[in-house]
Amino acid sequence: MADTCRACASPTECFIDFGRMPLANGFLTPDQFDDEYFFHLRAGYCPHCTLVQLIEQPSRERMFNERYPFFSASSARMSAHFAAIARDLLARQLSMPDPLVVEIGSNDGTLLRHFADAGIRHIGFEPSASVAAAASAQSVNTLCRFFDADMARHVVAEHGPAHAVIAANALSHVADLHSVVAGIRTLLAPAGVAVIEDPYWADVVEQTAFDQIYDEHASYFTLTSVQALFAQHDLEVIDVVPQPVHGGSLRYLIAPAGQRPAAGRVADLLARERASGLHLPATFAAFRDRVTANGDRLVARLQELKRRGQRVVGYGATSKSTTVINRFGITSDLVEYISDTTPAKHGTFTPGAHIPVRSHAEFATAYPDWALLFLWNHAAEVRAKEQAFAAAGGRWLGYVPAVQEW
Ligand code: DWN
Ligand code: SAH
Repeated sequence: MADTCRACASPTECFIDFGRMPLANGFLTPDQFDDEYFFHLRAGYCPHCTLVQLIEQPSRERMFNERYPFFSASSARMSAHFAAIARDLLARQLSMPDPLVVEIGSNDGTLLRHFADAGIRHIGFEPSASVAAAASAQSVNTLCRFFDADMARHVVAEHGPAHAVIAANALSHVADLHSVVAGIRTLLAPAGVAVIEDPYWADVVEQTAFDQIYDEHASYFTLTSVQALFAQHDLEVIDVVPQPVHGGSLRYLIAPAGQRPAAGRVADLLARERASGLHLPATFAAFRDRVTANGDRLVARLQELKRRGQRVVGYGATSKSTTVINRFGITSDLVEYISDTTPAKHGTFTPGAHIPVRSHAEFATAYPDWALLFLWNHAAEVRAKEQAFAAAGGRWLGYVPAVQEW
């Protein structure tokens, strides 16, 4: 239980309660139904530093282990995004002799592979053995461990300091933020830089992207909360760059305090966040109302399609889908199955609601009337590759930022 802010230790206020929830990536087989794990999914916010956080989170070992089924390479767009990060760091930050790059949450090595290919010393921390093995198989130097302050001390003792530390969609997954941020400080060489990227809470609110809230996402950051957190560890945000990925993310460039000047847009965004009401109860009450209205509208539309005898198939057995499916009681009565490209998910059932997950080949062989887009964050990528579905008269149903059809 956490009723104080993980970043600044001020009291937090609960603002949204999704009820009993399974693990977002707890895909399972029928023999496992009886032992399925549930916890209470609720989020609170800190009126002081604006951090949003889960009030209760399953243990990290329960979420991130040899069964973890999310592979970063599943999105071509994300693979290109990570290639661009690597290119940029190689061109602009790593001109010193024999630099060292450390990635936290390196998953299947989609990003670090670019440093491996360039012959750069690198270490990936990835506790989920399933995806860590995929990285190692591509000669990406991977430690199947949770990164924390102790691990950072070991790395520095053995390999010296890091010139770049990368954590994309990783810091948001960490319960003990201070241990990880202290570790980043320990790792960084004086001229080093950390590149941190996570979904931006202001975009989640603006888009009513409520299904970003699930067990793995312990924290939902703003620049204000990131700055408050890193400042306690002698680290400074020197730049902040909005990213269009995962429905709206922020990239924070972080350096040891006093080493580099901060870009003007850091102060600009801090001022915009202060003006935006992200610390006010009314902002959260309005968000909560929109979540309920959108979810109810989605279920009403699914029920109507069922009455009309239309076939609806889910598109993308995403982590996010676990929240929307279970919060709003979507069952295999309304969504026949969910199509997904990850072989490890095929033949399994979704967490909680137990909707079958099947291959994309099955979707493409017998198109349904409707596809419910659980993969809304990759809508452009999906649209580009599903032109044949649309040409065959297939329709899309979405629920972020609101229920819509196309
Ligand atoms: O924060 C996280 C983000 C980065 O990735 C993690 N906690 C877990 C994961 O979240 P997600 O599962 O919601 O990620 P995606 O990328 O929205 O969805 C991935 C799933 O979608 C995979 O199972 C593969 C599938 N997929 C598909 O079926 N067709 C993905 C693409 C791009 C596709 O075209
Ligand atoms: N960076 C990748 C993966 C994001 S999913 C991407 O953006 O696509 C989050 C990853 O963080 C998972 O692979 C999970 O196993 C890993 N993770 C969770 N806690 C961690 C920790 N303390 N240290 C390192 N990795 C962690």
